[in-house]
Amino acid sequence: MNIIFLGTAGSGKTSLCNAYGLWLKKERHESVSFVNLDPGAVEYLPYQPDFDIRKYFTIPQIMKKEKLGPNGAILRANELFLENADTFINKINDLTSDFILIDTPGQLEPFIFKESSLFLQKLQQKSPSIAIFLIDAELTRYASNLIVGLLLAIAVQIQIGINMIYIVHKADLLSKNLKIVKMIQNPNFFRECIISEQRGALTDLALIVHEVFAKLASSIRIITTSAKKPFSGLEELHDLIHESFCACGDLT
Ligand SMILES: Nc1nc2c(ncn2[C@@H]2O[C@H](COP(=O)(O)OP(=O)(O)OP(=O)(O)O)[C@@H](O)[C@H]2O)c(=O)[nH]1
Ligand SMILES: [Mg+2]
Repeated sequence: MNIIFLGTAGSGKTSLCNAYGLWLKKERHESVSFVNLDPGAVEYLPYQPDFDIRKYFTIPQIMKKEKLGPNGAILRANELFLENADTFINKINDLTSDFILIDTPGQLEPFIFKESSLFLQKLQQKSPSIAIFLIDAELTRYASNLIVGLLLAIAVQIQIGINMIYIVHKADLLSKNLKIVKMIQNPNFFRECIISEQRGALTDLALIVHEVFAKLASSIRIITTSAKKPFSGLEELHDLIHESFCACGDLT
């Protein structure tokens, strides 16, 4: 099964991908392959990729070769993803591990909202896939921040059309703000927190989005994870991944 880690820049995709892979190997004795789809990733990755997009192109190479700035190069990289989608997908499908952990580019918007979301859809057609969306705990200090993170997650899910698990990541930073955990678990408390922020028209807007979230709350379970040692939330993440595959009848 493919497990695709998505989230805004710096939300912790690479760290969580690595932590979950280590956990799967050590605690569950599972076979794991790592896939790096980020052509802008720094030289050092915490895991050893079994498929690495940087073997084909990198952002600095595209910038130099095509005389582009960083954003132009990211857009060009997206085109290259699609032009070579079948080759890359076949190579990923050739990996024989039970768990294929897929780390995605730091710049979420061009990857998801440009045609390259088709890449993920094609990948899912070939083998069962689930997306993990990371909401950065550092960016959820207020209830209205959390609602924005959830709105983005919902938008991305609609865009890619792949079953998704929602995570507030960097949970170790939440120890000082347990309110967020309660908000995630209790939509009514979440609503009260938004109201108590008293941000005028912005509060009204946040409440409208909260209504959408409250409607979906019974079908969305949000968990918290941390890739800082000692890792946390990984067992829960694992259970949710299994539940999701069971629910769609696939226990690969
Ligand atoms: N406190 C804390 N920091 C974390 C955690 N996970 C990642 N980080 C930190 O967050 C920063 C970004 O982590 P990455 O794993 O590189 O995040 P990313 O989403 O892959 O980043 P890009 O690919 O550049 O978008 C690093 O400084 C990490 O050490 C966590 O669970 N807790
Ligand atoms: Mg990364």
